[in-house]
Amino acid sequence: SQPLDLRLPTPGCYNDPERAGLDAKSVFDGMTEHLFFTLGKLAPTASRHDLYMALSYAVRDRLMMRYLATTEAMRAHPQKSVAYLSAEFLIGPQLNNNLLNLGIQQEAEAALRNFGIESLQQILDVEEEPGLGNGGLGRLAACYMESLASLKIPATGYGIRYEFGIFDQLIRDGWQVEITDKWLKGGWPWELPQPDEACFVGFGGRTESYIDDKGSYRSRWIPAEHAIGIPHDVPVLGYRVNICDRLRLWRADATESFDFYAFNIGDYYGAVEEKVGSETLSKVLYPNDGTDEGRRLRLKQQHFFVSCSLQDMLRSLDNRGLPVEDFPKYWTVQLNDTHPAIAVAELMRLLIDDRHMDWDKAWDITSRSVAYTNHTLLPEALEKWDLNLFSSLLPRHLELIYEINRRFLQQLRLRYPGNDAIQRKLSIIDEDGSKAVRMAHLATIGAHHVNGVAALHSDLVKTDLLPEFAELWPEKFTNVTNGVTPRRWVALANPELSTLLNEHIGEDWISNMENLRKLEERQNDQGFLEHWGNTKLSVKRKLASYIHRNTGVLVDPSTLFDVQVKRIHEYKRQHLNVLQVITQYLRIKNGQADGMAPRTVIFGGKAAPGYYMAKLIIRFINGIAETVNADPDMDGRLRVVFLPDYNVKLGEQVYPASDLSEQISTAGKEASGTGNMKFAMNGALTIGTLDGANVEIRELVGAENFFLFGKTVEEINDLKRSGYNPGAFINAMPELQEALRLIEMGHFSNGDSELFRPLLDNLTGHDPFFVMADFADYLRAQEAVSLAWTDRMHWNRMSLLNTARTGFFSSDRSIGEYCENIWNVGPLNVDITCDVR
Ligand code: CBF
Repeated sequence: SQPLDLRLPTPGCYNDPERAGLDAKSVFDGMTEHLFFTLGKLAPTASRHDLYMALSYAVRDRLMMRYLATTEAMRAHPQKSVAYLSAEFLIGPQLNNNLLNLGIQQEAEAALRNFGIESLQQILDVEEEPGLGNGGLGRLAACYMESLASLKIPATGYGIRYEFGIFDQLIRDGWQVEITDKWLKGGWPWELPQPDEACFVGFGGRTESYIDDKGSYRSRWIPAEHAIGIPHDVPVLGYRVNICDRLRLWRADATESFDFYAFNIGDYYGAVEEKVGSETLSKVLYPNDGTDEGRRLRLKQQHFFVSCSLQDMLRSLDNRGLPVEDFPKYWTVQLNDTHPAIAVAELMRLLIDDRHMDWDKAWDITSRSVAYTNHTLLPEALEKWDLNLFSSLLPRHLELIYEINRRFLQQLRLRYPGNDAIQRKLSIIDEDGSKAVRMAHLATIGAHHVNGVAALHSDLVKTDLLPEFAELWPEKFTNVTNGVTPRRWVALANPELSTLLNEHIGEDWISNMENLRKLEERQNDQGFLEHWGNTKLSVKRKLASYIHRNTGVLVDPSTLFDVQVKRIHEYKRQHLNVLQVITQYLRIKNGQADGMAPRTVIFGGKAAPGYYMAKLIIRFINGIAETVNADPDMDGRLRVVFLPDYNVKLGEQVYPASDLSEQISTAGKEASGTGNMKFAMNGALTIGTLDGANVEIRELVGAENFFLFGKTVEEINDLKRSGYNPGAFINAMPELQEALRLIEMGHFSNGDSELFRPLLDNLTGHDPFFVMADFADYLRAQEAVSLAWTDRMHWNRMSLLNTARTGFFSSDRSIGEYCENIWNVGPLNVDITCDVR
């Protein structure tokens, strides 16, 4: 076959598929070449995985033009770029997203037919997803990278290339079993290692003072050990644009991988010890979401990727001959939660120690460059580092933090003379109990903006989490409500709905979600509503067959698909959902189920391996599922399913197929949620509390199209203040008592009355997440759901309005707000006719 000419010498080539290498024939040729030269395979014997690899390489080739043109444009005409620092990027499968954004899904399918593959899906199915994140925070980072590129904003997402991502989840005897996620085992075609851009990072050791050649006292760090960070770049293409941003993920390597001296004296382990130790740095993602653990290595990981990233940004200025003083003009650094908060101290260190800048200049640069997003109010997730641990790993950073703190406390003394309490409360160093470094305080003091991720959450950041900081610097605090990318979460995940939308309102909604409003014109069109319902039904059929293949449970797609997929956590209250399922089960058993909608209740999610109660909740769900699904009385009325190994790929199947979205966290606990947005966009109705972004979803879709229940943040606080007693609520609900009694008797655990005791004791004892307090109202709201389901046209109308009115939750809108209100960055024009070689 002819070699591909990827250079595009004339204007307008994007619209000329053949010259852009985007036609089916070129894709086929590209695949053939990669099968032969890259994979060493011949087409007739190629496996599906070989074809996946070949197609991915061929697609990656087609990203390179835009990728290199973007780099070149930034070199030739430097402008401000976003550095999104995040310990997690849950990017999901890449192939289909890149095909969609390039506009060549059909061409790829046609190319595959020449290899005897009937549908693209067969190849997409073999793709392994990189699980480089735990849940919402990492997935948000991935949506934001895609929107940045789609809005043509130059950006790099900086993170860690974990060798093992979030564990794979198996369910054995109802329990979660964790399996190492070896996502790299088959090769991953989307990354470009760049060893010549490696960075050195130090750890441990000591600091010393010296007098520099200008006679000034300075401090320097003599680290005890070093690691090397090797960047692995993943192109991030925007939707139908010429911009291709990148994710730069750092892999740790040893500075000296083989010690010949140790080897020669027979110490074979010692010969590779340093290598093994350094590589551990990027070995594994900490599998926690909302809880904090894995202390020393985690802090090392954070410093490792932050240091590499900041060095990389400074180097990019040097390479383009730009002065370091202009750092804030060319980089805006966003801290995705406190995990990268060490950036404040590290940038100061790089500027002061390496670039010999004075303090004021360095602080001015740092505080004009860095912004911080808070993603949680949960106290256990607010990072604090034990002072001894911190000083043993990062002694120079601690010195710098002391100085940042000293200057900050001085400011406080002037503002609040004699108020020692406020100083103790706001200090970066926590002196109550064993001393610790408070990363949220470091980030808040160092950042020019601090934002929460939903309106309610941002208010709570100001009133509950950091009230004194908000009083001190009101202008710093702002809100950016989260968003999700419509490309992945509607266009890719829900081709059936996309086709319907494209036919009736045109394709513009994909890059401008507010255009979905046009759907409202159809809200009273019976024929259209029927079509809407049938579209949902066909997607539900696909999920039903997935459920059958993967769990053995047969579910009826015409029943109401009632879904709760997210990390398993007590504050998310999967157990509240299960308790109401038991009530429904009892009502059916007792012949009191008139008017109850036939339901398939679907759960999915991973529990942190060390979080006992969350793992017990998984066991609980599976216990109920086993009993319910085995009972003939439940046939056609109730099914319960736990989907193992919930991840991005599975999410793409679940959101589009859902009728009801369970967003039932205790008010004030879920910062935003993003699953809630994916469900609503895909036409699911929400049953939810006034928590996180639920509040805004309800406002936008209309109260009449949302099933609200539960206590508000204020009501929960009142209950706490007055001494919450779950028993009082239980006593008022005979149905709940009966459900609890059944559990206690071992009805859902093969007669084992001890299995769920810790859960029962927790709920009936102090019930920290107010499950009992919200139960009655939840049940009432579920009855309203059942009633609404009986009038299917009305339901379809509500579903349509959910899709029509949730354009606000596109991550394009969120990124637009960050660009305008926080980063002050604008789009880059990339002319792909520029001379890229
Ligand atoms: O902002 C993104 C998400 O982040 C979390 O997952 C987190 O890890 N802190 C929150 O729990 C979510 O509410 C939030 O949507």
